[in-house]
Amino acid sequence: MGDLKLTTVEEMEAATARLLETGAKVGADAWQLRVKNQTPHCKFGEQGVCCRICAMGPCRITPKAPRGICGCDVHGIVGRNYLKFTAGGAATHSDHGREICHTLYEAKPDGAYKVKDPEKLIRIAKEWGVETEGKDIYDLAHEMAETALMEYGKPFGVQRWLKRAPEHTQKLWHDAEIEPRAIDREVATSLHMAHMGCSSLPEALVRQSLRAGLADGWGGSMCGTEFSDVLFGTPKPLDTEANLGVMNADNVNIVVHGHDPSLSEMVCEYADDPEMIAYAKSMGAKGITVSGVCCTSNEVAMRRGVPMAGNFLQQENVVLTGACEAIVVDVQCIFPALGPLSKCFHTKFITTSPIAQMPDSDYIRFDVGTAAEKAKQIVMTACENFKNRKPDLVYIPDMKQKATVGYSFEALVKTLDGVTNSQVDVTGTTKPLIECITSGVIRGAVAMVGCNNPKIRPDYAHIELMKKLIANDIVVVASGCSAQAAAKAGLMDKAAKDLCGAGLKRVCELADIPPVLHMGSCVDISRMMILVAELSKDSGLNISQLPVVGCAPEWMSEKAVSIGNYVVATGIDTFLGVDPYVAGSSEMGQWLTEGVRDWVEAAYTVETDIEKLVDKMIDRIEEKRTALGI
Ligand code: CUV
Ligand code: SF4
Repeated sequence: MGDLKLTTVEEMEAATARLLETGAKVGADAWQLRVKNQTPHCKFGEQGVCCRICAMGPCRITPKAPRGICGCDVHGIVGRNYLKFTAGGAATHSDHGREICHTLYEAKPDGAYKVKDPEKLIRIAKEWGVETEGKDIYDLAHEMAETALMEYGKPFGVQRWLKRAPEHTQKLWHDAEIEPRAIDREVATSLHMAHMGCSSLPEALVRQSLRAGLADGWGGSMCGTEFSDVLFGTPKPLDTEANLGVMNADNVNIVVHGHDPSLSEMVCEYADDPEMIAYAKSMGAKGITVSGVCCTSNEVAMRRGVPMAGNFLQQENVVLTGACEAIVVDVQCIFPALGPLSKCFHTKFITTSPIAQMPDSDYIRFDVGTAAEKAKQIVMTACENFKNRKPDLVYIPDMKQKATVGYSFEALVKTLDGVTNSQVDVTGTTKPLIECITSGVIRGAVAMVGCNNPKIRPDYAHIELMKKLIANDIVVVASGCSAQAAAKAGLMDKAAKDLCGAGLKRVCELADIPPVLHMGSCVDISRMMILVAELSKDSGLNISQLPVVGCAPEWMSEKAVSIGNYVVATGIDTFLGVDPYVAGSSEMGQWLTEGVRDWVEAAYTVETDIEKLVDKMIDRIEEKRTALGI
């Protein structure tokens, strides 16, 4: 293991500054410039006190005008806005999950989409009480896909996946009346409740926010994760690289961006095709490099080792390298800025989904039936674009780190198997991890998740928090853009064990893992839910008793609020570095940071001072340890 030299945020910022110089040369806009135009932000919006859900408004609450025209007070307005925000996120994750179910429904032994993990499919089928004996695996896949799709609209009952939670958690959900019913129903009910003249009682709005969140995490997102594994394989540890330096100036560079692996998997498949590589060579390139941005990058990194070019706020940077032949996107977190920006370069901005259509893009509509030919068309388009590159605009920052990724729940359990002094057989359980935690070798765990946000120095919070956590023997599991921040910095290099406290370092050596474990994309936070559920069952402790917390220091999307709600509702204290537009209502603040604890044994902490945020997390973990007497 070589010496580790982390990539600092300062170095990343210097690289960005250099890329922005290229941008200035070609007259490109950038988020750094647009932020200036939008600052200061609207105070009413920022505090969540503006209501425009009916046409008598918009109404904004001030000391002189404490109620809207309908008489709604500030708490009702902030609460409705919060619920709508959640519903947007729950709908988005869940619809992604639904697309995956549709892909599974179309899987064929000789088709573009196959069942790569039949054992997992059978395991889930048994869990759901679906007969598997003597059934063709594709018949089973189709039956399971249809059953999963029914979870979105079934008229009666609650989500099937809830049964995976410890009984105590299920009882809390039942008693608080937040067990999610059909996924689409929770989204629709949320919008109904937030309609003019429905709920304005914060308690009711918060309750439904948790329920809609749970419909995401223990519903739609879990479908997304589990059936993506069935289709594309359950991730196992593998090596890759991260940061802009993974792009290759000699090759055709295709960047995949978005969330749905149905597209990115196919693009990667064709980019590896000898016929396509020969085609790239015929265009003057040495080969084809696919790299990724945002969560679709996490998906293909975890399953194929495809390198990660960057996270959310680096999406413009990949185009600014001047070496991106095509940026191919599906859904979510895609800057509409990529259209005009790509016009300043030779880059093709290829949109593929009816869900995410944007001006100044080439729309190559992608669907399951034509996936293979469309993916081939995309790869060929990129190859043909190589000759249009302007060499004097090409600058790829020489900056990348090694990363070991692919810690699905299954892989994690397998990897930690050896790390135990136990005399009893603990294989296939989380018991080795529990032993490490109870003995104090590891103090606890933090789930680091979520986006970047210009309100927080990008990546700085993610990276600094993680460094401090691992130095304090707290293991980090990461997903989404937080995972990519870690990978870019070098924290997913196994050599990062040297940054850990003695206990965690020892565990990293024994298990041969990095101290920050890549668990996947944002929908894969459902993997973290499964992990805590199993930790709870294997330890006999309630989830809320485990020395585990969640953190989204730089979050920005509606999805992140939906996630926060289901993480809290699962019993995990959650720490946010950005306020979810609730500062305007003391009652909403009270409900989210304290009130919900009576229902689900966990709550939010909002702390925009990053130094304080990490100390609060460490304190919380130590409090939980003290309460357990460990
Ligand atoms: Ni889905 S939601 S910016 S890509 S983590 Fe990244 Fe993750 Fe936020 Fe988007
Ligand atoms: Fe104003 Fe009430 Fe209409 Fe909202 S619902 S815009 S507060 S009148």
